[in-house]
This record gives sequence, structure tokens and C-alpha cells, in this order.
Amino acid sequence: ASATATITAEPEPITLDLAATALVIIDMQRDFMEPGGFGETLGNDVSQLARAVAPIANVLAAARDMGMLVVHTREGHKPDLSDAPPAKVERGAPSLRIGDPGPMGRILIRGEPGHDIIPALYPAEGEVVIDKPGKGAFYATELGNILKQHGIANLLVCGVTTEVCVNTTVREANDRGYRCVVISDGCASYFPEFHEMGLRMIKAQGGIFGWVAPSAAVLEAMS
Ligand code: TIU
Repeated sequence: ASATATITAEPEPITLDLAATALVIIDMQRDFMEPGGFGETLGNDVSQLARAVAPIANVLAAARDMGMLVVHTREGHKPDLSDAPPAKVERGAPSLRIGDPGPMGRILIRGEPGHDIIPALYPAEGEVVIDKPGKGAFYATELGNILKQHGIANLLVCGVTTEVCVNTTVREANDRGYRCVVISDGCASYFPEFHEMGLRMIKAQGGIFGWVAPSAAVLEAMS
């Protein structure tokens, strides 16, 4: 592949230096994707998220083939909850709270089975894994420094959920100067209407936070 490629995106095509582009896969963890995890404790239908897996797997395979920097993120907290704000832990009326024991271990706690990334998208040796306490991947993490070290200016962003951790991360990245292309079918929400609106918010107003493109268009540009 040549270094420069144009992705057929909305609100307009975008030309990127692929050597300065990273693939960022947000929170494809068992805790969000599978029954018995954090997502389900909040009352969500986790089956809504499964549709994002195959498109992400396809883009991940292409990124690995071309040697693109791959970053996986995981939302979660230290076992002693010292990085979990009470305002987050105490919120709402979930069936299990962050830190409580569940069928995949303690809910949203690092090192527990539920916190890890689903087998279909498991990080390969050498890929970056960012553990983040918040919804955005830049807050209280090394992500910004790692992207700088690799000379990254552009991000291909996918994962779950569209309107929560994907949107928050894209807004953080946009303010830091990154061009973000969000892979529409590589994102999903527990609420299909929030997925749709989450993508529209990004690409409205001339691309106020970034660009949106389907995985087919991203793969075409990477080939
Ligand atoms: N609940 C929900 O939609 N999302 C999260 O809590 N975290 C992420 O989006 N990863």
C-alpha cells in the first residue's frame, strides 16, 4: 500500500498518511460484550454489540498486514478501586456494582476475566493495550505519549459503545489535534438510535469532531 490513501468518508473524503495513522479499538471487553458483565449489570441487552466484531476483525487484520500501529483500550479499575471515583461506583441501581463479584470475576476490575478483551479481537504480541479508568482513552493514560512516540497524526477509531467511550475518546483526540475516522459498522451501542446519533454528531457541521466511514471504505483505502 502507498503511504497516502483516501477514505471515502462523511462528511467528505479524507486523505491520510497511513504511516502516521493508528487503529484504536475501544473497550471490546467481555464486560461489555457478554452476559454477566458490567454492560448487562446496567440493564443493557449485550447482544446489540455483537455486530461490530466482524467489521473490526477485518480492519484489524488489514492493519496487522500493513504493520499499522494497533491500540486496544480497556475500561476498568484497580482491585482496590483507588482509581474509581465514588461518583461512578455509587451511580444508579445496577444489579452488581463495579468491584462486586460476578460470573466473570469482579465487575470492571483489571485482571478479572470479564475485564479482558474478547477472544475474537485479542491483542497480538507487541500491540498497545491501554488500561483506562474513564470513558475517554486519553484521560489518566499514556495514550497521548505513545501516539507521539510513534508520530501518529490520524486515528481510525472503532469499538463500543458508540455514544459513550467511542464518542468521548474521539472528542478528546479531536481536541488534541488528531484526525479521527470513526468506522461506522465497527462501532455499536446498546441503543441503536444512540449509535446512529452518535455517528451523526461526529460528522455533522463539516465534521465537527471527525469523519465517519464504513469498514468497507477503510479496507479499500488500506488495500
Ligand atoms: N455503558 C456504556 O454504554 N458504555 C460504557 O460504560 N463504556 C464504554 O462505552 N466502553
